[in-house]
Amino acid sequence: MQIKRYRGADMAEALQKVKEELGAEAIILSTRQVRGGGGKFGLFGKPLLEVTAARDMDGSLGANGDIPDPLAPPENRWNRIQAFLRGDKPPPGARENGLMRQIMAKNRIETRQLLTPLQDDIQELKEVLHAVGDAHRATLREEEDFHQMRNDLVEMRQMMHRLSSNSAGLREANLPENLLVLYQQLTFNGVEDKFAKRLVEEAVKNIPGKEMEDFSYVKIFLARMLMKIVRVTGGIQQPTEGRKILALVGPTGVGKTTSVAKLASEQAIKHKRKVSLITVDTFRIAAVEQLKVYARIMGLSLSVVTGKAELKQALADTMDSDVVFIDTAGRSQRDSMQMSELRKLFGGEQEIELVLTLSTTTKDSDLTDITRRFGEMPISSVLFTKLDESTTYGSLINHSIRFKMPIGYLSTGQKVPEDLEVATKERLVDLLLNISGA
Ligand SMILES: Nc1nc2c(ncn2[C@@H]2O[C@H](COP(=O)(O)OP(=O)(O)OP(=O)(O)O)[C@@H](O)[C@H]2O)c(=O)[nH]1
Ligand SMILES: [Mg+2]
Repeated sequence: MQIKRYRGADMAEALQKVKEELGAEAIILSTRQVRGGGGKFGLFGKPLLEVTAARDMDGSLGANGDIPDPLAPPENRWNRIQAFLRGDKPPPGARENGLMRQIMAKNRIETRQLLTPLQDDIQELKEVLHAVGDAHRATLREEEDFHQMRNDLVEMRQMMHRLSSNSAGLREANLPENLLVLYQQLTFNGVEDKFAKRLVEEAVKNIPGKEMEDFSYVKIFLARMLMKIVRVTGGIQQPTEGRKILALVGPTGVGKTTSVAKLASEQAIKHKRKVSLITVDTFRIAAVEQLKVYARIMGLSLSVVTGKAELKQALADTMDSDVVFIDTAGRSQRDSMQMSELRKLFGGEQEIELVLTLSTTTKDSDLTDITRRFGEMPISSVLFTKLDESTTYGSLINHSIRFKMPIGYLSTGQKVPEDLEVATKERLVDLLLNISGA
């Protein structure tokens, strides 16, 4: 038996080839569509029709006509071969004599012959699938990137729209170009729109026509207005008599303990004041240890207290200090239990100045919420941390406008004690308008 495959553009062409080579007796075993040449895996070629055909050589079953099957009537022969190829059992009563075994052995060889190209095809198909899989995964990644880019674009468009619609109103109001640019700088920096508008409106009223053409003049004018708005403490001032007691309060993880260590160092080393430390953060051992390490390095006394009575006692024990810092556990402004505990702890303690510690990385609306809740206690100043982690500083101005709380210090990094500055109006305004870099 001879089994061969023929390819043609269509069935007629493939059959013609079969007929030419194997003759009219040939039997079609299977047909399938395949891709013609082109592309690594023939992926991009034209589809072809492939016909697998067989011919019974010289009317016998053997590949060379050498194994005749006298048992099979000619019309059943191919049915039986095909049944065998499908794995069907021989029909009951079929005589498994030596000749039959020979036929079956021959068929197995031919099955293998038939299988080999099929295995090649499967391998090729696997490779194609693999390549398609890779291409698909790459496409998915591209799609993700594309999706991200599209989101960015939408965001940018919305921002541009906001800016241009805000600016449009101001342009309609005939806002001079220099003020328009500065207005955009303020809002880009996170200054609330209504505050920025108020500032430029005030500038329009007060800057004479000729000076309005001068960008530096207009910028300095705005800077001066902002300097009037922000309030600062100028750092810890030593009272003429008695001592200063400052308690750092605020949300969790903003940098209270780190700031206590920095402040203690500033006061003890730079100002040569006698400093004591107290911590009421007792439910976390690590927190107490954190401050203990700083106290030991700086040679300062540290009292660990658990409640109001102990706090009073610790304060009584530090009468000879110039400055006492109290570190507290971070509180969630949304946890009313925690907030009421804090209020009780410091309630009626007139001597203690509460320093609200806030991170500049906190979003504006949360800063407002936090300040409102902590503001139920008498906050005397604000310490802003993590300036190094923020890219815009409008929230500091918004906070000053909304709450009029003086800012005492700015924390600009993790390093103790160096990453701490006394807040100045110039520095705060510079963060916003970049006067020093202009
Ligand atoms: N980048 C940066 N990190 C800071 C700054 N201040 C504090 N940190 C880091 O913020 C993390 C938390 O600081 P802590 O001082 O433990 O904060 P906390 O407010 O005492 O935290 P709780 O006691 O858990 O509420 C630490 O990794 C600090 O190093 C700062 O100004 N900039
Ligand atoms: Mg802490």
